[in-house]
Amino acid sequence: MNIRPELLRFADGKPVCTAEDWTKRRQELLDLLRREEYGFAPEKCKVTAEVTEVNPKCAGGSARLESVTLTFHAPKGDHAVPVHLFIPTDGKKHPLILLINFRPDPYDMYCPTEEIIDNGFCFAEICYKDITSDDADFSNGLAGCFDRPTDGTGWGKISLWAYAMQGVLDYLLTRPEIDAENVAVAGHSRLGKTAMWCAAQDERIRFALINGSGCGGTALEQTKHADAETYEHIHKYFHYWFCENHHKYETETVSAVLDQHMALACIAPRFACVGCAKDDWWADPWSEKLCCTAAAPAWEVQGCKGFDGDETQAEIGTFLHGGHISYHLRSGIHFFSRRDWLPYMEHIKNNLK
Ligand code: GTR
Repeated sequence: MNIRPELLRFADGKPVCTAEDWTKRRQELLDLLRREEYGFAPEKCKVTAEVTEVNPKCAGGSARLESVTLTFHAPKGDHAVPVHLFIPTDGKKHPLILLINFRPDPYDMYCPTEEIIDNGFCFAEICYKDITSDDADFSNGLAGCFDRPTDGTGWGKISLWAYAMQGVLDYLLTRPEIDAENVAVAGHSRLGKTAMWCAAQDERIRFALINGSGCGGTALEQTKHADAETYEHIHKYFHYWFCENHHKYETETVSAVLDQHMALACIAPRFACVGCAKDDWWADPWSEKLCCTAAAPAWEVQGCKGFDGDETQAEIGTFLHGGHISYHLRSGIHFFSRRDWLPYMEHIKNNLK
């Protein structure tokens, strides 16, 4: 399949041939994605943290749960975000998974908390609405603490949620219990898009767990089937997730400028885990697989295996994990299931640094 725009070609038409070239191409792509899709995030600001409560024995006694208040000290004020942090009690360092979730409860239907801990992870969670509301109001929460550029390139909400995840990582990476070399971010659906965009920009993150992210996430726009969500649909209700410049892509099925493989590719040479459900036709599992094949050259040009899959539709039960991008397709609907977490944890454990 001839996917446009070409990943391994600079904007000036020159080919991207080496790992060094890719480093420059990645910056070019990030700049493009910031300008044309997600918007530029605010300048980094200082974060401080306070542990407000400790439950020394949870998950059957194998972890400690800390309630942490993380404060962003932004130019127009301070904003606090609650973080739940589970730390295994064995005294060892552990890889981290940071989940951005829909609800504030540390035990939620989108995460098998105890099983994550039993698999040897530190596990941190934040709720996206504690950062800023999921609507077009840019004056509340962390959003209200910054001026937002009005030239079309100002951050959409996805960009701000991803920015907050990075602030949370600034703190978590100071914790001695966390193995800073093996950090994963995770999210589902709009928050899968967020986890992807966060990992695309932040090289401290080794693994991106991108679940059911669909349109504006890991689904290629140009291969969407008839029932799938497109940029046009998403802008109808969720235009504020993106920057204003992104509107111009609404009517273009094949853009010569932009598609989602470019965002996924910015994670290279790190690890991306793409998870889909067979009946999630709105997110479009096949376009998500095609996004993996289209992004793979970003890994190959750096001398590593990108994706161990082809352009055919996957069968239920598929788990392709022979490359740096993994892809799985489970049965069922749009959900962040235990059956998504298991292949994600396996891909991480197979590729720990
Ligand atoms: C849908 C939206 C999708 C997806 C989903 C979600 O309505 O169209 O792009 O993000 O919401 O976040 O649950």
